[in-house]
Amino acid sequence: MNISELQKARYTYQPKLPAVLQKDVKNITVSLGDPTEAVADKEEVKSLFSHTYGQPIARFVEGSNEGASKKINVGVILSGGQAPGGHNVIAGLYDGIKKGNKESKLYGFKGGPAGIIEGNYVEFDDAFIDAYRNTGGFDIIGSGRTKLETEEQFKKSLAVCKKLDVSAVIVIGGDDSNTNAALLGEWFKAQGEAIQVIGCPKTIDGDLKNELIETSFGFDTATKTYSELIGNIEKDANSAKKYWHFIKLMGRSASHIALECALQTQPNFCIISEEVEEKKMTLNQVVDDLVKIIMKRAEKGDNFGVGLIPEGLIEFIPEMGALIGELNDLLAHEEEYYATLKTFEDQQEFINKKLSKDASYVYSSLPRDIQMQLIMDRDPHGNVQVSRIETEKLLMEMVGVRLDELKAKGEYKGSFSTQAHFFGYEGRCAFPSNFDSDYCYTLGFSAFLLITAGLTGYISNVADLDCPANDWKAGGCPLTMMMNMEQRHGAMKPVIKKALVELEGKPFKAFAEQRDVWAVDTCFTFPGAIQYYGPDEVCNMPAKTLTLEKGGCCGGKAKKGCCCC
Ligand code: FBP
Repeated sequence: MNISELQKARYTYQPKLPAVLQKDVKNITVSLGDPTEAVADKEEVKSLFSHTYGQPIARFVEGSNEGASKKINVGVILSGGQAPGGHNVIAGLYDGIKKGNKESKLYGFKGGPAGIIEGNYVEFDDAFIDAYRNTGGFDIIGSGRTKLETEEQFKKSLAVCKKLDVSAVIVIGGDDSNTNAALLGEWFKAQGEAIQVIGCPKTIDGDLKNELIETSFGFDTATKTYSELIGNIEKDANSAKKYWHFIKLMGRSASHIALECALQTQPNFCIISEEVEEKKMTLNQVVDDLVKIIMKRAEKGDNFGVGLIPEGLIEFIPEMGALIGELNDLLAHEEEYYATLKTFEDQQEFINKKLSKDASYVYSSLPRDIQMQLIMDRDPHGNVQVSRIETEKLLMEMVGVRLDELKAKGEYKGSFSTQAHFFGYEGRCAFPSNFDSDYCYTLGFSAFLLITAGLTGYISNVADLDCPANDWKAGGCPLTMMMNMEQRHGAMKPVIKKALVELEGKPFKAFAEQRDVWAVDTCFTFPGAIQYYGPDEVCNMPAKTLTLEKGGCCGGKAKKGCCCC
């Protein structure tokens, strides 16, 4: 196998663990807090999770751990979209298990949740794990988006666990996958089966976070990778001074990625979907705002710029959200008939007939490409795949039309040449930053310790992530405390609440305070590539969003090694 020099170097990187986890695993135990409640809809969640509801928060502390050296077999699943650091969760889990007892085994279920259902697995050994330490991607066992949620799937999973004598399953995934982990853990317990289920918070989107989960892994690396690329484009724009670059950024629904990248690169505009929704803006109003910025810069002779657009924007524009909702329902209910329509013209005609008057009007006013993208294949949840809708091109086209009109009236004298970009897959498998390498390794190691404490229905959790790794606090939170009831496919289901950008939160406010200046002046910043070796302030800093959410650098706690002290 050909291995790059960086890959070789990263194999030998020893991820940092919080102080308490640096001890012998036999001397790390859990301290349990008070019983917990679901974030909302307490009674409904409680009735659905009668065996696992209300468990206490667990924190690791020094103390004797009898269970640590027990021989165990554990299975691990990577679920959903790739996120940098997944390999390190597995490495941390593996190292913890082997520190406990060399005879213990770790199995990797291949291809996502389907692996445990179908009994498709590998057994890890030292050489296997060593070839993936501190590297990006999920290729160690692959991932998948099968939803593990039906009784039949649970039964099949149980049979596979029994065959392998697996007594704990670790699910590395986002909000949906962790919801399913909670359901599986509850189901095992309800059957009287002693198989523990522990989740780990993954997603580049950054929307699996709450009071206890400070960030999901992968967000740090992905946003740093995108910010490097955006900074490079800003340099190019500022050198050539001839293009407006419209950059769409991945992130499904929430705009956390776009916001973090804006804080890192100070572009001329960054649309925040949550704000668009809050202000009930129409597509035309979104376009108008961009036109104003472009005209102001043109007045200064700056016919260039860089703007960021979150992937999920389209669904947050009320009229578009309503249209997409109708299309999702229509395509789900009329699936069979719709499949018989072979040409776009036939599909378009059928759709226009079935949509409400308003939705049909909005649909008809869109460019043909976007119309086609809106009716493409749905994701496994029946939703439109927003990463495939070229919002950046839609906005560019609409802004261009508006500027042409203004030019004809003599109100705009600039030029508007454009370049469109979409950054998504570029960041999902990058070598994890030191932050993600350390965080993920700690999450995996903690997952092992939660198993030794006999816990199930928990998510591995690390707090105080704005501090140096040595000061992080590790433990686990009961999954039920993050849940509420939401409408899914026409029925109320327990789900982990997705975190959207809070317009009252510090990251958004920090952005909003500066954006008018960034819009007109050229204030670009160039973060450059992720650095793995060098001074702390260059290679060990967490994301700006996280730092701001925690109250600024080190949250005023003046920890040595933080960027402010
Ligand atoms: P997860 O929520 O599973 O982590 O995936 C997030 C994501 O990267 C989104 O940002 C994006 O919309 C989606 O996956 C793309 O999915 P796919 O990999 O199936 O194209």
